[in-house]
Amino acid sequence: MVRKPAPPVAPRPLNRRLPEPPSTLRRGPLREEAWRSPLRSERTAAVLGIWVGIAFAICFVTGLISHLIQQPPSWFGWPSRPVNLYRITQGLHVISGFAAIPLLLAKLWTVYPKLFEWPPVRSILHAVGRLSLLILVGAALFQLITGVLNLARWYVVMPFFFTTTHYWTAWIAIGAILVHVGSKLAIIRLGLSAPAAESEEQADVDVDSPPDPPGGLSRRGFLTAVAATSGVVALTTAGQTVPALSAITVFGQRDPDLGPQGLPVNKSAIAAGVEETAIDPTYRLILQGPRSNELSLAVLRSLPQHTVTLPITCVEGWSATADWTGIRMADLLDLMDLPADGEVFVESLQEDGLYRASVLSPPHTRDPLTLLALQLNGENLHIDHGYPARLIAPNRPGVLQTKWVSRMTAL
Ligand SMILES: Nc1nc2c(c(=O)[nH]1)N[C@H]1C(S)=C(S)[C@@H](COP(=O)(O)O)O[C@H]1N2
Ligand SMILES: [Mo]
Repeated sequence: MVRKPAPPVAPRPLNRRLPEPPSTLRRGPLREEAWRSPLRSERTAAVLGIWVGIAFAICFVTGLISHLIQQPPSWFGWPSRPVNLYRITQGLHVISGFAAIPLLLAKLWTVYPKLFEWPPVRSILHAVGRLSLLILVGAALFQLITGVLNLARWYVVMPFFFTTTHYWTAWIAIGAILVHVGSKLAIIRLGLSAPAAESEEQADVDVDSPPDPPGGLSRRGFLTAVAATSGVVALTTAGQTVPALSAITVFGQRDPDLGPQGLPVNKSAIAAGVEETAIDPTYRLILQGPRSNELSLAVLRSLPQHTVTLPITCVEGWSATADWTGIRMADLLDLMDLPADGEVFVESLQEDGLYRASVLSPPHTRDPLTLLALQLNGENLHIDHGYPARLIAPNRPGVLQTKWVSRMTAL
């Protein structure tokens, strides 16, 4: 049997070649020979792309974890041990985000001559591909820039709610990265199989890898410099999470040792509007549950006290460990007759603000390390750290460690 050759496939409309613009427009950066740095090769682009991809993947997963802890869907549970787990995931989130900045810049530098590709649009499909790159680059830059702005608390330049926008753009960025990698798999494979150190003969074979200029920076040197920059940024960011590195911190926003009682403050009592109510002698902790109660500070102090060593880990990445003394949450929940699987809504004297209250669920409710703390490092809580009483629980984001606690309600 003789097989008939397949009939030639007519190009589909989306693939049909569009007319080329007049070549007189091909000037300046659009010229054929306009971009000739030998540092730009498919290989450099592929290697940098992999590095950016790894940094973004770490950032995405750790960011997603933080989001799920703060807005848990019913299927999601977050353990209360190990106590430093969130410190690691959130520290990684900020470190990988910062480390991604030099990587992304180098990657963009390597590929940006493609902006001036000729012809600008070959087919509709080609145009769609180019537009999708715009989304990828835009979303990736947006994530890194807003992340840095949030750490710097520079909210005036962000006319949107950071948390929600950063969360949804993360999905756009990671989706665009996956699509991009998918569409480039063949080129990536080719780029990676290209020889790293090019000799003259190899350069003849690989059109895309011209030889390194004599005496100039080699491609390997370029990649090494980018990796080293990223590493230095990571190390000088990590100090806010890793105490051993705190001396060389440049990009961390907080020195974990600075602040009243040796601990940073995010929201001060004045900023929260509780500077008077917090020191009011008529303060009562209101417990509302199967059994309700009102406890004065004197009564709270007369209950059995326990001391635990736990970190505060802000979503912004800084962490600081301290000794906290107070009443075990489990004891208070028993006073309320709260069932073992019960949840409580913990509210602050602070009247409004996003972080004035939090939900405490198992396993954190009954973990013996979870306290309603009255003391910090052996002294009564400083008013900025939540006097007269604050929540402190193991492996929980700082935003959920409610200060100036005034009411706990069974849910
Ligand atoms: N009532 C109230 N509690 C709060 C906050 C707040 O704004 N209001 N901020 C939270 C945040 S974001 C962090 S990181 C921790 C920081 O605790 P610290 O200020 O004692 O270090 O407090 C948390 N508790
Ligand atoms: Mo925080």
